[in-house]
Amino acid sequence: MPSSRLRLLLLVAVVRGAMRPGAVNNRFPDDFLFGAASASYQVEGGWDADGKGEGIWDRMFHEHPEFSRDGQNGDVADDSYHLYKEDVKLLKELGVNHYRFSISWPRIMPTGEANNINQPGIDYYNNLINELLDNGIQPMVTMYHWDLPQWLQDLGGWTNPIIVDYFEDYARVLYETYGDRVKWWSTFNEPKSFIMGYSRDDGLIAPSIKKPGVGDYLATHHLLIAHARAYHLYDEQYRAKQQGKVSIALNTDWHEPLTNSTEDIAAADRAMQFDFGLFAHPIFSTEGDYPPLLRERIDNNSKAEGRTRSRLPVFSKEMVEYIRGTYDFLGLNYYSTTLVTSGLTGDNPSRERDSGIIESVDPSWPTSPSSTWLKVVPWGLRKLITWIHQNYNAPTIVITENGYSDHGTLEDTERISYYKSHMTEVLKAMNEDGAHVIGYTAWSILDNLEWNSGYTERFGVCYVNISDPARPRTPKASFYYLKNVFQTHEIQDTTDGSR
Ligand code: PNW
Repeated sequence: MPSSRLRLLLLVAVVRGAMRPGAVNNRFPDDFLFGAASASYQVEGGWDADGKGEGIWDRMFHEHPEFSRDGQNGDVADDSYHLYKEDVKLLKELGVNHYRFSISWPRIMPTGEANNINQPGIDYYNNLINELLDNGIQPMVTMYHWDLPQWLQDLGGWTNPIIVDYFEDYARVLYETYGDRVKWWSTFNEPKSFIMGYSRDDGLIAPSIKKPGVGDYLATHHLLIAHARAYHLYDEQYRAKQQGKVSIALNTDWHEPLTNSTEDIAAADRAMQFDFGLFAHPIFSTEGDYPPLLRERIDNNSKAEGRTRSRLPVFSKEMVEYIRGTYDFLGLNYYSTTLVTSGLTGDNPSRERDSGIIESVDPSWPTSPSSTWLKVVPWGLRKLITWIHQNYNAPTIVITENGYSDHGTLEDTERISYYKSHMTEVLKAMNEDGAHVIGYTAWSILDNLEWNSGYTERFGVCYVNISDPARPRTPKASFYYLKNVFQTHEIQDTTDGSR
C-alpha cells in the first residue's frame, strides 16, 4: 500500500491530468473523440418530401420570408436529404470519430404523435446511420435541434406541459428504432437559444411567440422535465441492452467581468447563472433545482409586478430529484465571450432584465466578417470549461459545437486559426486545470442555412454552392487542417491548412 502522502500526490497528479496518456501541451489523448456537426433544418431540405410534416421553422419562414437575411430557408438547404452519402464521404475523408446530426421530429412523426409514423422519414435516418457505421463513424444524435412539429406548436409547443408526454413518446421511438446502433444521444441542442422563440420581441426565432420573461421560463421548465423523462426512460428500459449515453447540449458565451470591481464580478456570475445555470443547475449541480440566485431575483421581480406567483415556475421536491443527475456527459457549445457589468436592460419583464446585466465586447477582439455576434476569444473557452468543471462536479465534457463564420472563402485562414486557438485552450483546460474533456466537435461539416442569416454567414469546413441545384460541396483549407489534427491528435503549427 502506498503511504497516504504518496496516494495524495498520485491523486493530485491524476486530477491534474498529468498521468493521462498523451496529456502534453499540443497533443490530445489517443482515445480523444474528434467529430463534426450539423442540424436537420439547416442541412436536410426536403421540407415536405415523402410525408414529412411541417415544422415550426418551415411555418415561420414561409409566412415571413423577410425574417431571412438573404431570402433563403430550409426548403432545400444543402439537400442532405438526398445527398447524405456525399456528406458521409466527406466526413470519412475528414477522419472523424463521430458525426453529430439531429433528427427532424416532423420528418418521422409528421404531427409529433407516436401513432402517426412516417416510414420514409424513419428510413432516411436508418440509411444515414448505416452509411456512417459502414464508414466507421459513430452517430451522435440530437433529438431536438429546434424543429418542433407545427401540430404540437398549435397546442402551445414548449409552453404546454403536455409536450413532456409527447417528447417522451418521441424519445421512445428513437431508442426503439435507432438505439441498437446509436450510442450517443442528446435530448436538446441549446435550450438557451430556442427558448427565445417564446420571448424575442422581433419574432425572429420560431415559433415567434413574444412573451418575454414568461414564455421563455415556461418553455425552460417543460424542456427540463422532458429531458429528464427521456433520460429516465433510457435508464429504465434501454440502457442495459443498448449501453449508450444520454445527455443535453448546452451553450453559453463565457461572461467576463468588465472590470475587477466586486459589482462587475457579481454581474458576470449572474450572467453565467442566467445563461447557463438556468439549464445546468437543475441537471448537473449537487443540489438540483434552479440556481438560488435566479429563484430570488425572478420571485422578487414577479412580486413587485403585482403577480400572485413567480414567472419562473416551481419544481416540486420530487421533481428536483427526478431531474437532478440526468446526464452521462455534458455537451458544450461555445463560440464567443462578452464583458459584463451590472445594469437594467431589455423588456419589462424579460429574462434579460431579470438578470440585471449589460454586455459589451472588447473592440480589440477579432470579429467574424459575416456575424453580428461572433468575436474570437479563445481563452473564454478554457475559462468556461474550467468554470463548469469546478461548479458542476467535474462532469465528462464533449465539446458538441465550436466554429467560425465568414462569407464562404475556400482559403479560410481565419477559420483555421480559430480552430487552432480554441483546441489549444481545450488542451489547457484538460492538462492544466484537470477538466475531463473527451471530445471536440467542429461546427460545421458544411456551409448550411444559418437560421435568419441564411447563407450570408457560413460555418462550414466545406463550401456549398447554393446557386447550383446539385449543391456541390468543396472542402476548404480548414478541412485539411482539421483532417491533420484529427489524424495526428496534435495541434499543427501551420495555419495554411497544408494538404
Ligand atoms: C448555434 N449567438 O446557434 C446552433 O446550435 C447552430 O444551429 C448554429 O448554426 C451555430 O450555433 C452557429 O450560430 C447559435 O447569437 C446561434 O450567440 C446564435 C448564437 C449562438 C449559437
